[in-house]
Formats: sequence, structure tokens, C-alpha cells
Amino acid sequence: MPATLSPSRRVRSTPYTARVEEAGVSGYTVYNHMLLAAQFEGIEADYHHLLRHVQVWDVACQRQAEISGPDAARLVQMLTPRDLGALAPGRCMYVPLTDADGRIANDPVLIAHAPGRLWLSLADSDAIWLCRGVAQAAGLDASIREIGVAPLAIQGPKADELATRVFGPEVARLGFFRHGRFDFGGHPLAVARSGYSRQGGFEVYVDREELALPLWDALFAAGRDLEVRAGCPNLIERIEGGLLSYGNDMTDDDTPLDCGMGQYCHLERDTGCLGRKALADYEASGKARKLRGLLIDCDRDSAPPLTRAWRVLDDRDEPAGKVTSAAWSPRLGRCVSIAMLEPGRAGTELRVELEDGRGVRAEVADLPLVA
Ligand code: THG
Repeated sequence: MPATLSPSRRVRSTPYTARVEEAGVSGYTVYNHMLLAAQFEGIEADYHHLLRHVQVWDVACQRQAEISGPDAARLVQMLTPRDLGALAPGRCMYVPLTDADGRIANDPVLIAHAPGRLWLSLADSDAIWLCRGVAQAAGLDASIREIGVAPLAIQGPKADELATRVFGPEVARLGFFRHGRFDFGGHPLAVARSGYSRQGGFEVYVDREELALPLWDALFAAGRDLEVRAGCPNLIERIEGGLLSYGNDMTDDDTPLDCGMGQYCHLERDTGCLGRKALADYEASGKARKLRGLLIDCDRDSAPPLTRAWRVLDDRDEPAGKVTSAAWSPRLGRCVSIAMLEPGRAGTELRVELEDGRGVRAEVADLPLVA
């Protein structure tokens, strides 16, 4: 029998865990100290279903850090190089968080409810402590706490149809990264057009635990003829789509400039970002690495899982970087991956050392690998 994950208070379950189990989850990962399904029927079968139909994902592990108070926006602006000038209630923004050295601490989605009420929908790191530390050291009037919100994602080409059936036709009018309030069970839930796939869809921020299972059940009842299934962020689809994973594709060893997040680094003007000078110096140094797509020449069976970074070597066998995520792509018939490449190495012929030690050829490509 394969080893299982021992349940405990430290590895938190979610309000949906009972349904995820009933739906036949076959593998979990742990994200923000909470269960996150990694596969149901299998990563490839789940992928084909996601590309054709609609899935409901328990992404309660996308924990919400609520920043409230008069200095809420000022605090978040201190922590991100992205200019938050465009922030307004009803908007979501992808905001890499950095420390004063420009190192990435997290890459959350920021949800703006009101000027003094922001949520950071956190990726897998304890960045809430960085938020508290900075707020306390700077004497800001902002309170920071992880709140009891359990996001549920609706993803796939039929997501608009399913969401419309449960929330009404107005939900389909939401623009990308916009959110609004939609009634469910007499309670207005925040729903955004967002989610960790390129297939389109919504995220519902369920802020009342007693609505969690009724919402799950309502989505499955309404979506029977749409072939709705329980799903989860899919490794293949997110690599093809160039969606980055904190802890895998980037860590606190990297800056946003290494990760292809230059478009979120507004360094010309002093916004108050603590990492601005370090990032500007790093940009000027020309030492930034580059996160790129890499198509690896291996067959399906020697393709991933990847449990540690694979070494990337150049044509003279010099270290050229590392593969940070990889999966077999049925659409491309190749192993797709994301790799952190040293400066100047993207043009040369590269070789990757697989988990079993074999060296195979690899070709650099732009992200996303599938548009
Ligand atoms: N949704 C929500 N919270 C999250 C995630 C999510 N928290 C954890 C993790 N995922 C954070 N990481 C990402 C990574 C990419 C995106 C969102 C969250 C994403 N990126 C788009 C892109 O790269 O094209 C859009 C960016 C933009 O236009 O601003 O969607 O998935 N709630």
C-alpha cells in the first residue's frame, strides 16, 4: 500500500474535503498548510476533461489575508513593485510581493473590496508574516488576518454556462479579473472571473462555511448535462499555459525580474515599494535570469514527475539553469517544462539531465507554450 498523508490539525482539511473524497481524489499536495487535490482520474485524464467540459475545484488553500484599515493600500504598495494606482473596488490584480531585497515572497491575486479592505489570495508561503512585520515596523494603521474564506473555482469552456445557471446571467458579463457580488442562498458571494487555468472561468470566495457544501452540490446538480466533474489545478495545462507556481518555478531566491514579471515592475517612479531600489539595481546589473519554456526531448514514460530541479547544461556542458516544472503534453506530444535559465543561455543548444540521470536535448520556447 502506498504511504498516505497522516491527517492532523497542521495539515488542514477544507469545507469541501468530504466532497473531494467522494469524487475520488487520488492524490493530494499540501498548499498553505492545507489539502489541495492534485489529481482525480489521473493528471492526463483530468486534463482532457478540463479542456472540453467544466470542473469545480476546491481551492480553499488559496488563503485570504485580509488587510483592513486606512493604510491597507499603502502596505500592499510597500510590498509590491506593481503600481497599484489603477486599484479600485471590483478589480483583481496579480501582484508579486517582494521584500526590501526584491526577493519574491509570494505572488497573490489582490482583490479590492473597498479602499480600506483588501484581500491577498495567497500562494504557498507564509507571506502573511512579512505583511504583519512590515506593517508593524512601519507603524501602519492596518490589521492583517487570515480569514475564513474558502475559494471554489469553476474552470473550463463550459464555466460560463454553469456559473450562469447558479448565479444568473449577470455573472457572464464580468470582465477578466473583475469581481462582483452574486446571490447564493440569500447571501451575496464575491465571484471573480479568474482562476489558475487558461480555459476560462470563475472563482467564488465562499465566506460562510455553511454555504460551502450547498454551493458545491448546487454546481453539480446544475451541471450534470455539462459533464461537470471535481477537478484541481492541472499540472500539464498550467505549464502549457505558462502559469507560474510559487515554490516550484520561483522561490525567495528569485526576483520578479528573473521570472518574466517585468510588466509588473514599475521602477521608474517611487511608489513606496520597499524593494524598488534593489530591483532597479538588479535590472541595471544585467544579471537577471530568465524563466522560459523548454521543450524536452524525452518520451512519455521518462517524463515527470519532477521532485527536484533538473539541471540544464549548455553545448559545452556548462551549467545553464534548471527545470522547475515539467509534464508530458498530449497536445504537443512532447515534454513541456518551465526552466530558469542563466543570462545569455537561451540561444544555445541545451541539454537536460532527467530524474534518472540521462541527458536529453531541449529546445527553448516562449511561454505560454500553448496560446
Ligand atoms: N487565484 C486566486 N488566488 C491564487 C491563485 C489563483 N493564489 C495562489 C496562486 N493562484 C497565485 N498565483 C497566480 C498565478 C497566476 C495567476 C493568478 C495567480 C494568473 N495570471 C494571469 C497571467 O499570468 O496571465 C493573469 C495576470 C494578470 O493579468 O494580472 O491568473 O489562481 N484567487
